[in-house]
Amino acid sequence: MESHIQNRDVLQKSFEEMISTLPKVNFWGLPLDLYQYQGFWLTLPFLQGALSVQQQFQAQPTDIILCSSLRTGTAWLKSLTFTTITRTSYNDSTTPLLSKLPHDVVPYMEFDHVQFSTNRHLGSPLLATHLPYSFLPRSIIDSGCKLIYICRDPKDTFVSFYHFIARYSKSQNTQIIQLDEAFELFYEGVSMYGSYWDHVLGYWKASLEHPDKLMFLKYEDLVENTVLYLKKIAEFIGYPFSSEEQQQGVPENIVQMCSFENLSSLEVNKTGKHREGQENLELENNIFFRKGKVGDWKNYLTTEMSQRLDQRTLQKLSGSGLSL
Ligand code: PAP
Repeated sequence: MESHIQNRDVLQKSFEEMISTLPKVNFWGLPLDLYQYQGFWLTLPFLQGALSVQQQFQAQPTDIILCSSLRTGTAWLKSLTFTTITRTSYNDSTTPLLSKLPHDVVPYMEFDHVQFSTNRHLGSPLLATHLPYSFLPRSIIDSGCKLIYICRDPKDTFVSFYHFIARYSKSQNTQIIQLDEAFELFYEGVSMYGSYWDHVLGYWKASLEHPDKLMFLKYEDLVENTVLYLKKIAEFIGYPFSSEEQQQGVPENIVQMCSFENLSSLEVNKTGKHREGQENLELENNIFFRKGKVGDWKNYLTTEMSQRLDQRTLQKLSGSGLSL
């Protein structure tokens, strides 16, 4: 035990020394910095988490890792996959999603990493991460585990993220910069796990190389035909719906259970707290449920802003075969 603590302290010290050499900028007016590490911008807790994962995380072949940048549909994907995997253990009136935020039923590798250093006994194959593909430890690539990546139109992603940070800064009694200033920074790639396009492209390219290992999803497609995509997801992760289940409408039930309307109206998601008592990380659960709509950017971005962001997307994704 003592040597474990000593190792952890040595690791922590070497992280601190390395971090002190990284380029850093203020994060959107908050009393926080973003550090540029391996081409992406991260705040300190995320960076420390990323470094721990890179050093210590051992993937298992049965792991199913839900990957995403921020505000692209992670909580939704967590609830859909969790309900699918646990459908024989729970039903609509016993599922843990009735009393827990989706983020609390699927842990994050980089935040909950301490428990991943050695033997894991999570009882669920599901994990999540916001790490860019190039940050993932070798064991994830080598283990044969499954990855699902979800991305979203950069315009909606930016608007959703801006509101999230604005709410967070209010809870911390600080003030975020104006939307148009944040827009310029997002455009230049200076946001959490920015550049957003590089985050998406890393997973997109990997999904082309390893389609059997990495499933690439768009939030908009999931909104358009949730049942179809849920069936694809279930098949991909090895929990396909039998024809009997399909006749009984099991996929439709899961979609209904995990819908924005249903989850956002649950008491736990209206009044509960996430990471309660953890300094700077505590959040009200309702921050994770805003509108759940495609195209809400129209209410916040000018025509010029939306055209510029579309141009940026075209330019960044050019030649990749991906459109957003
Ligand atoms: P996170 O990075 O904070 O975890 P994430 O869950 O990836 O966020 O995405 C949040 C977005 O998904 C929010 O979008 P909005 O700001 O445009 O509204 C949130 O409302 C939306 N969302 C959350 N739950 C669902 C759901 N069950 N169905 C559809 N969208 C959802």
